[in-house]
Amino acid sequence: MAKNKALVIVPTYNEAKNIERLLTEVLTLKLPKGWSIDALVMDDTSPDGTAKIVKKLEKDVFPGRIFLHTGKKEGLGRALQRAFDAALTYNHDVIMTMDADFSHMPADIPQLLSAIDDGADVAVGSRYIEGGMIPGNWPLSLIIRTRIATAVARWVGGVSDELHELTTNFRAIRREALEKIKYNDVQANGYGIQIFLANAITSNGFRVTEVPITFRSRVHGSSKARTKDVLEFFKIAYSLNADSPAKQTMRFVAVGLSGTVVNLLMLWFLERTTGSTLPIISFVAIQASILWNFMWHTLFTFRKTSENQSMIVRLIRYEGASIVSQALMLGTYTILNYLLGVYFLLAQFLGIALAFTVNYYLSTKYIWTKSRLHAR
Ligand SMILES: Nc1nc2c(ncn2[C@@H]2O[C@H](COP(=O)(O)OP(=O)(O)OP(=O)(O)O)[C@@H](O)[C@H]2O)c(=O)[nH]1
Ligand SMILES: [Mg+2]
Repeated sequence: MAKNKALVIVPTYNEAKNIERLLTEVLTLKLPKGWSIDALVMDDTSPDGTAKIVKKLEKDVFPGRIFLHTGKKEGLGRALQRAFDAALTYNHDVIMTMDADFSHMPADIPQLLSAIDDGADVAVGSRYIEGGMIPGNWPLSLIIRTRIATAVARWVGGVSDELHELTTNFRAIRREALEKIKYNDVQANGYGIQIFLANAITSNGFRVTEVPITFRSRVHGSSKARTKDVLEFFKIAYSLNADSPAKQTMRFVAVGLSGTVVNLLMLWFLERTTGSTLPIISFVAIQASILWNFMWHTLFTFRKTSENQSMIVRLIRYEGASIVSQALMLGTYTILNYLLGVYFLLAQFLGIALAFTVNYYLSTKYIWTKSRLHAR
């Protein structure tokens, strides 16, 4: 008797041309030793009669091995949420997901299960690691689309770079891991659910293994991807991590702007109280803004960064970074305006942009560094 039971979730909408062959291939696979496999089809009342084919296949060929669930059409995200709920009511050790359109090859399933055998809590079928493949004839627009989606997931969503493949629906996950993921908490109708899951997988301390897969273009039927899913995708990405690079950058800019105001107010105050406009008041105002920025970067911009060096070391480093920034501003202005004749405001603006970028880089790399060990 098999020790390990896998259940493959296949969401379907109008997959009448694919589903019989797909299920047949999945349910007759040669699996690693000790494994058995069943399938759960989540069909959203496909008008092309997908469910009827599934029912007949279950009755005639694979009795007790195909679980058909149906729902109304609410998109892939909702279909997966319902399917996970349903899957957990059975007694399988590992829950898998894959597309019905042969984009994911049943022949890659055994490798995902082997990864679980080797100790992974989650195995992810990946196109973007060595050995993984996308079709040679894949249109550039599709390649760009997945690349942008991945960049958004990382930049806006802060999804860990531990995982290369964020937009796939080809995974195997241990029941205990799936039970820990609050997959119903996300409002996802479209494929945005994939980055939610990618983030959940990498932020729960699971052992994750990526397995190279060969991805293929849909063979039969038509695509269901919709433009409104793109907006939802951004919304989900934005909601994932308070600490994503994009949010951190926005906080960094906000603090920087407030520091400029503090700088000017201080200068005004010093002139008022001392009656002097000597460079010393500019120096004091600059120091005040550096202290101000330092305080708010610590309390606000990088609030989640674990403390792994003393405050005083950070402050000294921040002073250093500020000096570098100012030198860059002055240098850029001098080169662009004085030597190359660039319009003075533009020269100054480019200097500010460069100084900001470098300051941000130094801040994240040397001052408010993330300790990876703590983050896990
Ligand atoms: N139950 C259910 N399944 C869906 C829904 N939308 C898509 N699917 C299924 O989810 C899987 C992936 O959808 P696809 O239409 O292939 O999306 P895609 O891979 O981004 O696009 P193409 O491969 O180009 O068509 C397929 O098995 C679909 O049948 C839905 O609203 N409900
Ligand atoms: Mg597809």
